[in-house]
Amino acid sequence: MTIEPPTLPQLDTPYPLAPEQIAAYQRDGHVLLRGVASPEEVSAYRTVLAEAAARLNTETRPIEQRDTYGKAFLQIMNLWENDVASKQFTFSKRFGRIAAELMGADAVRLYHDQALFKEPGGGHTPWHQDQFYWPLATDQTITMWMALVDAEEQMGTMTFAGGSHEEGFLGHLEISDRSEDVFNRMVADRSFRLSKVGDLKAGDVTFHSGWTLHSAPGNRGVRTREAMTIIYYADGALIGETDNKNRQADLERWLPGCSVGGAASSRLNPVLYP
Ligand SMILES: O=C(O)CCC(=O)C(=O)O
Repeated sequence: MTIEPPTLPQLDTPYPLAPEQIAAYQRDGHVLLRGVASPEEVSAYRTVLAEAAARLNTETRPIEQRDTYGKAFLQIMNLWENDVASKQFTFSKRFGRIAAELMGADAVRLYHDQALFKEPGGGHTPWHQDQFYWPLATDQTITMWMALVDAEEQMGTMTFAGGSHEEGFLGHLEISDRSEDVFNRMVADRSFRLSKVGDLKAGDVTFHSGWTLHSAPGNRGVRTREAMTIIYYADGALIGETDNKNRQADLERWLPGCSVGGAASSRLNPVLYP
């Protein structure tokens, strides 16, 4: 029996970007865009994404028993591979187009998606750079982070270190107490422009570069901060060195069959735009 996906909005119509928004992303390495999904769209997708995240979640330990990274959020990866309705969200042409336009790329591929649910009482997200984890030899990487529910600042919306993306790779530092400590000092010592995203409405998004330092406080609210993310990179990127164990693991998981120096274009990395 074939199970039909629920009828969901298409998410293919453009979200026009102002030149200033593109310039802000390129200058700061992050940008906040309001209402990228309408209240109706985000409400429809929130239901399917939260259901898929709950079904695929493997974390069962209470928050107190997890390490700092585990306390920060439930992290459920590649919903699209397992859930046909979630795939419609991740494969949105609207989101892919924004990613391409912000980076100035002709076309973008999918790296992976992930739900990041910060539970009430969940801990802070330590400062980190995403691209430390990725074996991608390009500066054109970007994450879209969408609030699926209204998320006030006290629920743990993000803080960015504007301009830090210009520095490129800043060290082999996993998300941990050590990354928090080292990058906290770096953020204080260098003249990065700190920017708190503040309160978000469901459907608001941030985009940040793979090199941009970012963090988030813990969730001091009573509801889960539900966010869905999609990571893209410019089509044509090559596989870079797997010079830490995370990059090696990522190569095997998200780029199956690809090898160092070759094209980053496995069956898990379709071109999502155009
Ligand atoms: O959701 C968070 O708290 C952190 C998100 C993050 O690190 C990311 O999307 O790269």
